[in-house]
Amino acid sequence: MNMRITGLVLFLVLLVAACGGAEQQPEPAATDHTDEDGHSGHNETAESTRTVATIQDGMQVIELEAGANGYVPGTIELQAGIPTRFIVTRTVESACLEQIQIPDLGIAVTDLPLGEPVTIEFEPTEAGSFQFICGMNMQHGTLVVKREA
Ligand SMILES: [Cu+2]
Repeated sequence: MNMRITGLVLFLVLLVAACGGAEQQPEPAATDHTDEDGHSGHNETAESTRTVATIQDGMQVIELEAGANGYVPGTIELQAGIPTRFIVTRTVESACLEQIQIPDLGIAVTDLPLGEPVTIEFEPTEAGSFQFICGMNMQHGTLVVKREA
């Protein structure tokens, strides 16, 4: 008789334990969320190498790194009609990146000594897209010039 009661109590305890375990399982309802996150994350990385020039003392200033990842940022936004100071620093040993040119803006091939910022000045007068290119015409980046506001 005592054995039977003990057995029953044990059975009840196991039941409660099983129920408790089951209660921790719900909440699988996050499927919409992961979908949205994946999407916006993708857009962010695509935009991350695009930079807008900052304006200091009437000049727009942009800094470019020619390094292990190529040109960073790869796309730079400028405004037409504002003198521009384009500061380029090569940070990697690379025969490919040791010169830069912007033929569309009349900037000839320019040497980039390793680790030394080189300033190239020009004033974009027209809206449009202009490529900056390494000396061998292999690496490319883009200046996007917008019309004056
Ligand atoms: Cu090159």
